Amino acid sequence: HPLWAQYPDIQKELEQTQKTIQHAIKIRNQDIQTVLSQFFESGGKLLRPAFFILFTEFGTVPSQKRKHEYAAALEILHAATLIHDDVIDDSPLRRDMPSIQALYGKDIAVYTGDFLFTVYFQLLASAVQEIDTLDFNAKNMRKILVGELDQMHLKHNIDITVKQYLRHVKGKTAQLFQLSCVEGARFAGCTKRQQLLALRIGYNIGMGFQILDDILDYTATESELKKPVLEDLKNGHYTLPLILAMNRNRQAFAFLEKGTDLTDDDIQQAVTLIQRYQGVEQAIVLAERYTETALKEIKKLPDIPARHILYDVTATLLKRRD
Ligand code: 2DE
Ligand code: MG
Ligand code: MG
Ligand code: MG
Repeated sequence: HPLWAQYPDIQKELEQTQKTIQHAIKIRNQDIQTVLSQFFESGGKLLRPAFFILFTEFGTVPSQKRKHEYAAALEILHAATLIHDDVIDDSPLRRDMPSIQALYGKDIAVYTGDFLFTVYFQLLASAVQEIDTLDFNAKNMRKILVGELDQMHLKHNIDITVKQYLRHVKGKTAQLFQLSCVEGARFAGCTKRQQLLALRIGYNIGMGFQILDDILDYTATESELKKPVLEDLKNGHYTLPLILAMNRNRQAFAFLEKGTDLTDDDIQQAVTLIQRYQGVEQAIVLAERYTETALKEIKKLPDIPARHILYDVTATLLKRRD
């Protein structure tokens, strides 16, 4: 991915991680095999394994092979959640390709995600000895799921608060960034203080990342995003730009309180109102705040190349269009 082109060392590590992934996803079922090889070659940003690897740089890893297994496991968990997310969101596109559920149907997509969960735990078991790590990963997985469940619970609810929204974001996205960073530090035997710092950095990067994802759903084009736009609104996920706009005039948005999908007119009207009440501009302020916090914390890390890469990539993520 172009994001890593200027960091040859990290790029090499990510190539190794990709190889580990390709090796781990071998399965006899031809449909799933083909679909998965393509999916993992389709230009994801590899942020979670990259953050994991970057944080290992602050300590010493027990084995390069096991490091790549752990990094691969994190990307595989991420992929499994995306594949299932596209089933849930009924989304036709992912990374510029038809989503797995669109190409092969929901059954294959669910099984593909399930298969990836097994690969994730096998890679983890190979990468680490401590049962604690498996426990920690299972707990994190559960929090991701609970974030999704809470989000589902508040679909089409115009009374959703910023606080509730931020809780969903923490679960469904920040949790996995946080896990990747803190586990990188822990895997490399960093101090408790550094592990805590890694956790906070991962949390803030993840929050900023998802808020921007939700902003881009309103502001980007489909070709930029390589996935459909206005999907959240269509699906009744009322995210930050809308919530902040609604906070300025709840009455104007009363037509969004629905049990079913919104009509095209509903969507057009909502977009107009979000512009009128500056929902996007307000949301950007929050995304910037999380990113600023992450950058401030990154500066507290030891002054090695990995710190500077972390810093630059985190700053770049706020400017991304996909
Ligand atoms: C992405 O949000 C959400 C990712 C988490 C999905 C988690 C699921 C539960 P978006 P995009 C489905 C997985 C179950 C576990 C971990 C046991 O905004 O815009 O929908 O890329 O993402 O579609
Ligand atoms: Mg989605
Ligand atoms: Mg979703
Ligand atoms: Mg999204």
